[in-house]
Amino acid sequence: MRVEIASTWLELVDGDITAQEVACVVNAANSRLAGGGGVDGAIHRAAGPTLMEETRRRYPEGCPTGSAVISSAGELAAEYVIHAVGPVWNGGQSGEAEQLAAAYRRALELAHEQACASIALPALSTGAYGYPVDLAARVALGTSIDFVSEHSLPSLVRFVLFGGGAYGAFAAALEELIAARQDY
Ligand code: AR6
Repeated sequence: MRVEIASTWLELVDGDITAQEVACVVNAANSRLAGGGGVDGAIHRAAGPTLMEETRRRYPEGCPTGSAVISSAGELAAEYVIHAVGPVWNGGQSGEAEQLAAAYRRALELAHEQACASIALPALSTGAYGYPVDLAARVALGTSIDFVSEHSLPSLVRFVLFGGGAYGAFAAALEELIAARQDY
């Protein structure tokens, strides 16, 4: 699924984030930038050891929840990896939505600062961190739509969704958000 918003294409695909030919890919990191499973494991495996060496050297304090940091991308096709830290789901009353939105916003800002034309993002927090994917989809897409409405870069924002009904949840949320915009 693909929609045009201002000068940006917003795309949903079912697939593996490490296989995307884009300027930057977003990693679903933890706040210690310590590596792990899921997207984080796949990105570090595909990028090789230079990724961890660089993040350890440049960000010894890690990265707070609701933010993101940038590194080069090792052996990935991308130029940069943006390590974004989403919240752990704790029932939804602990600021999770705000933190998730902030992590996406910072990731998009970093891509914009580096003049990246294209970015691939995963469904942050919806795996090990337990965020319900239908709720996460609204936050992820709402934040991205707001960002691309005000910035011309990246001109391609691609959500790469993997298993567990993530694609269907994101497609439903995108249809709702687009319909709501047309009601203005
Ligand atoms: N490409 C795209 N999406 C993927 C891939 C892939 N290769 N692999 C998994 N997903 P998760 P989180 C989906 O657990 O919830 C790590 O250990 C997955 O199905 O990667 O933010 C980190 O080190 C799910 O929908 O990230 C942290 O400690 C989504 O990506 C912690 O997990 C996110 O799942 C972060 O947890």
